[in-house]
Amino acid sequence: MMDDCIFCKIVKGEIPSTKVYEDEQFYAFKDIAPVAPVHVLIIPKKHIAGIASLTEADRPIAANMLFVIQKVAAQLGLTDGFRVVFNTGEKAGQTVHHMHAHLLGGKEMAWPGV
Ligand code: IU
Repeated sequence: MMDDCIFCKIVKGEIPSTKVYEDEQFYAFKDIAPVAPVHVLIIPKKHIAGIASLTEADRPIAANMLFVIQKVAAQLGLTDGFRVVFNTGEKAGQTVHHMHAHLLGGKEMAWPGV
């Protein structure tokens, strides 16, 4: 946990959030500024800055995260498709430096969207 990380504070309950899912390793909550009808952030409870900062020790978290995303997508009824985005680094638009997956759904989405 990092004292000055907003997502660590959300995990600890020091900042309120609308929880969607929680287990020992992960926490998922509604994005405060949704860009789709369903917009949830899935984060590891461990503070990892982003994909570029993953280490070998984080391999189980990295693998489990995809299965948590699968579980949350099913829980939210996203049966006809969803998008998962990991903004990584400032140039890619990462504003919160605690690794998070954006789970987006509930609308038709175009691709490429860059
Ligand atoms: P990004 O990939 O780092 O740009 O995404 C950060 C997201 O975190 C962004 O969509 C914000 O709306 C969202 N968010 C939030 O849900 N709650 C917060 O307190 C803060 C950011 I700060």
